[in-house]
Amino acid sequence: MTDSVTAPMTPLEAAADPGVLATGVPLDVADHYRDLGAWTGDTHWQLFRRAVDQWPSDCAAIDRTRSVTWAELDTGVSRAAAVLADAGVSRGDGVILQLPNSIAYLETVFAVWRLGAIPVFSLPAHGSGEIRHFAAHGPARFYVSTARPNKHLTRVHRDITAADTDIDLTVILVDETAPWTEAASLPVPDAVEVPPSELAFLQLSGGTTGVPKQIPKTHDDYLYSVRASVEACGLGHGDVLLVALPAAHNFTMSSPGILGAVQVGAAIVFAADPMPTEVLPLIAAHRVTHLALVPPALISLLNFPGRGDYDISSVTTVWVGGAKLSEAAARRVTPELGWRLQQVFGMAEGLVNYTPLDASIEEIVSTQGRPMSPWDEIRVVDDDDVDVPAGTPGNLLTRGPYTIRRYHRAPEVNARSFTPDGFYRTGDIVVVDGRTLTVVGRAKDQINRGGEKIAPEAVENALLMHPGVHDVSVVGVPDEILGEKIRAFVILRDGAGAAPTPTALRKFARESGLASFAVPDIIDIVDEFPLTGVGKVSKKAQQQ
Ligand code: OOB
Repeated sequence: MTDSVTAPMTPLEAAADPGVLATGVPLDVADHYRDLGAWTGDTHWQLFRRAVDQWPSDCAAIDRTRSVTWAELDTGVSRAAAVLADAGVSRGDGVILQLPNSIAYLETVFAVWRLGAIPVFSLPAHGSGEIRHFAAHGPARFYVSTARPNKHLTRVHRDITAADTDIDLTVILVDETAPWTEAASLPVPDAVEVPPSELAFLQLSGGTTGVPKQIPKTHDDYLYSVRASVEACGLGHGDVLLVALPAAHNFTMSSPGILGAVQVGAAIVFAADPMPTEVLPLIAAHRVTHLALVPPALISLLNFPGRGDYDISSVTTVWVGGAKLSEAAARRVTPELGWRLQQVFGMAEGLVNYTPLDASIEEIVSTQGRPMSPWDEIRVVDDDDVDVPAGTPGNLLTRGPYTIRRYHRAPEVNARSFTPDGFYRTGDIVVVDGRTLTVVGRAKDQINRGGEKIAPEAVENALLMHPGVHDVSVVGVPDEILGEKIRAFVILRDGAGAAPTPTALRKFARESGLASFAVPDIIDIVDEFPLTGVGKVSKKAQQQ
């Protein structure tokens, strides 16, 4: 095993403190997780190599245009590595990935690891505001995206390459229907061995502030979470995993997700989106056995009138998480779809809970499961950080072998997001019974729009840029399908020319660099905001 103290640091880690890993985990705690056998010294590149060596001629992945074995995927990864190295990517570089669900996504991410570089994950729906932030803050020097962009990604590509942009990214566009053609004339670079305790990638956190937070993970801690997920979910060789949520999301990557499939040699089938018309034909055609959905996608599937036309009997398990699943919807899953339900309550920062496979039906439909690791520490506390009695709702704090103890380069946010002894303040309000958690609310200033997390402050900042806007207040309002929708209350500026309409303001928000899922669903022009007793804007009143 590589000694983390002597491990050479990558450029991205160079600013880190000497006594802790990139995740903020102290070195002695890291040793403890090694002694427990949780951290095994594996790296993402080694995980991939083992799959190629063990199952070269088995199906590895299928997308709209291609189907590849593990050996063919390995060839694709080598070709991708050749193209990235030719563009200048090398050890320790941050590489922003903004790719649709496809085999090319897999080839790119493993090629980045092969080069000893650091994926900086973003979602296709992210806006140029987020990409700009990753470029400056990561920092990242490279950006890989699709050569077949939709309207939103066309705008992102335009913004980040504009002549007046303040960022300096080398842009690499991949045609996922026929990728890496230029590799034919390029040398294939050697694989770079990296220490397993090193920063492996940066993942995005659900927003609570105007600025996105980046989550550092090491190979050791993330691959432990993958193994624990595989065990909790019973994924195995011969299974077929449908990837319908965005590939780069933490849920899709590791719960047990794409990396779980690589660990056990399950086939990965990519869907463009999680809607029934896309998902149902793929389940039937490829005999899918497992899939992950957010609650709105599950509800769409339950309510889809044409479902009976498809044979979905190959599916054994559906994982549902990212937002609270209503008990009513949960109860319909097994009787109506014939699938086993596992609720997943996870967070990119770390802690993942699953309802156990052998749990009672009542636990499966009415709780969000149990921590997947025996070494996950959980505390439920009041607003003064005093533990509350079992059964009383309180703030969930957590610490453990795959939970970060700080965000990447964000000292101020870190001071309020973690306790002095390293517990992450999840912002979720839960009730605990033994080790079983039920999510009953949220204490963080965040909107959860069907699993997509939105910081009201980021939306407010975007609308405030409009010259006709005086003030903005953004809240989440209940929605039957999505759980919550985004509603913006806007006070217009007097005498600022023609007053913008709600439609014009939505268009402005869409073009402002916001993620596409953060554009307000509803905009109300108002004369004033309701105030609390002390004169602050009462978001509570605006939510009613
Ligand atoms: C997953 O990760 P994130 O980082 O996008 O969001 C985490 C937050 C949690 O703190 C909680 O507020 C909410 O999303 N959440 C749930 C939930 N799953 C996530 N709230 C209620 N019930 C659930 N089942 O969303 C994520 C990461 C890994 C696996 C699954 C989901």
